[in-house]
Amino acid sequence: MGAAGDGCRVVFLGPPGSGKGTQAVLLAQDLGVPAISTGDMLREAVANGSELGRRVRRIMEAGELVGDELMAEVVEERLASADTSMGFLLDGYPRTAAQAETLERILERASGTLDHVVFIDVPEEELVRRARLRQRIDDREAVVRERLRVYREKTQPLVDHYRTRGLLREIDGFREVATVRSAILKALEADC
Ligand code: B4P
Repeated sequence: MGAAGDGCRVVFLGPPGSGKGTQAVLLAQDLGVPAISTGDMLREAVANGSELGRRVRRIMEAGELVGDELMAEVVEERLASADTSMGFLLDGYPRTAAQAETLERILERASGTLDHVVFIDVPEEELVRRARLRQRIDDREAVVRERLRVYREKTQPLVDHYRTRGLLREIDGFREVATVRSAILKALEADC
């Protein structure tokens, strides 16, 4: 992992279905740093039937959050990979105050700091509509409502946490994918 000032370390924050994953993948092409989605990593583990997958499957299907300690192991290992030397776009992590602390610790150990937190906001009814179209296993309406409840309780407080630190870049995600992509690129332009 690179030292402060020589890369582009970005966190994507936002409610479930706000387009964090969609935008992280697009921006990775624009910026040449990897998009790292904890949701995708967990879904892959479930699909492979690995030990990790067996531990998280039911939690994910219920729309709950996987435990902070387990997620810390997953993220620390991934961020130690050589491909993060110039930065990363972290989608879906942190999701709790404890995870935000863990990320800070991981970055500190590598003499790095977070450069931006992109907060993609979308109205709740649009999130439910998108989930209905996507039909992933955790996109059934009752599960989506639960994921939104968990988001409001555990993750939303991170918006203020990062705003206070001057890292928050607020993006209106209720627009065309390409428009949202340009808005994020513009917000990151100065450093990435
Ligand atoms: P995630 O994989 O992070 O799921 P998400 O929040 O729904 O994804 P995202 O916001 O990226 O939406 P997307 O771009 O796909 O997490 C799934 C689960 O994994 C969690 O519930 C939890 O159980 C577990 N988990 C993951 N990270 C964890 C952590 N750190 N701690 C604990 N547990 C964790 O977009 C959604 C849909 O909208 C797509 O179909 C897309 O095509 C569409 N879309 C995107 N942008 C659009 C736009 N501008 N207009 C119209 N549609 C758009």
